[in-house]
Amino acid sequence: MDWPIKYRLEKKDSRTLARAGEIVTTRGTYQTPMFMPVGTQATVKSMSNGDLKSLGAGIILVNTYHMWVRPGENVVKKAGGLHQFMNWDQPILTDSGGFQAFSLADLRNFTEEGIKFKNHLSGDEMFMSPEVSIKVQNDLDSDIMMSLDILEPFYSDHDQMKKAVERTSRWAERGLNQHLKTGLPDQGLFGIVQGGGHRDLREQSARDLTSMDFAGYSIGGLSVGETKDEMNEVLSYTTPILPENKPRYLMGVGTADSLIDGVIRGVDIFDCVLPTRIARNGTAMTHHGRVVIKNAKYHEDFSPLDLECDCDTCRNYSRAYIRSLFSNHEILGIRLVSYHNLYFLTHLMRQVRQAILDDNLLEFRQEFFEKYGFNKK
Ligand code: PRF
Ligand code: ZN
Repeated sequence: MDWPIKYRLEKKDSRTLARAGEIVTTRGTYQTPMFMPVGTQATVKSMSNGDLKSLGAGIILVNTYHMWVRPGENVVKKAGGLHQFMNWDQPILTDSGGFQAFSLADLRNFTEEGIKFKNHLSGDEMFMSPEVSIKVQNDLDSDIMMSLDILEPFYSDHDQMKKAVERTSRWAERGLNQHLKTGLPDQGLFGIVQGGGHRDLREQSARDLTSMDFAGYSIGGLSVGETKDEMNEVLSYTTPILPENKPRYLMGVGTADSLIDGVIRGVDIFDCVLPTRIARNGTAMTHHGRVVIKNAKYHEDFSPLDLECDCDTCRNYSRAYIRSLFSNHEILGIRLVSYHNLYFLTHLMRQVRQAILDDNLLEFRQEFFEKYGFNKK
């Protein structure tokens, strides 16, 4: 299929699986590896669109489940799609609802046909099938859509996991067929590889999905309680099965060390609520580890959050000031730390990309980890 979402490989790292490239969409071309800020409810919490552009965000993520529940995809469709609704002219990736089914554990029930949800706001019963998920994403007119998948807990036994993987493949195919009927020409659909920590099932999932020709491939079911080594191992044997000419997206991973180690294992795109979530309780990601601004030691610290950061927050405000904002429950504090954290990760990906181009990714990793407080390999 000639998808409107394409991947252009620029350089493969000679010593790792890392790649520098570009993702091409009808709303512009963006460099990878990249980190996508999460705007669950069609807003990256406390950030204006101008903020997002100035910190260098490319694609942002919005959740299908949340838009479906409120305000409803029809409202968004009437507005002219998500881009018009939220006035964001760069690409939007929508997650399918599979993860919400997993995280709203007591509010759902699975069958082959789909997932019965209890609307987490009104309590009404709602039904999400692979077809409904795609139709809603078509109405939202996102640029990159996800297939509805089943996220089993990482340590589920082989039998259970095999059932989830096989159903995920059947659901991916149903979603693809739906998209052929109701999709818009600027939209690309990704399949999501599942399989937990079972190598044969990860491989089966990756092979099933690559035989179906999606616009790109997501890796799901990670960062759900397994160790970092386990996640890295899964990535090491999964990405080599994925086609080289399509983008790979590791879902819901957002610590600096995991981003670098994911790139080294062949991942192009990441997203996570982490930078904005921890910002809301005053935690900043910095080159020297986390800074918890409520800590008393910052009371009279007039240095920036991160001395090595040149973001707007770090160029203009001190730790003491930001601490005072948090102590007084002033909302500017949340905004300043959110901006810094998102800048930190988007900037990190730009540095990693440059390191790939300069052939010194492993040296970059070593130096970064030492400063950051990780000495592990
Ligand atoms: N599936 C979907 N969304 C996700 C995940 C997944 O496995 C994850 C797992 N880290 C985050 N978001 N559909
Ligand atoms: Zn900063």
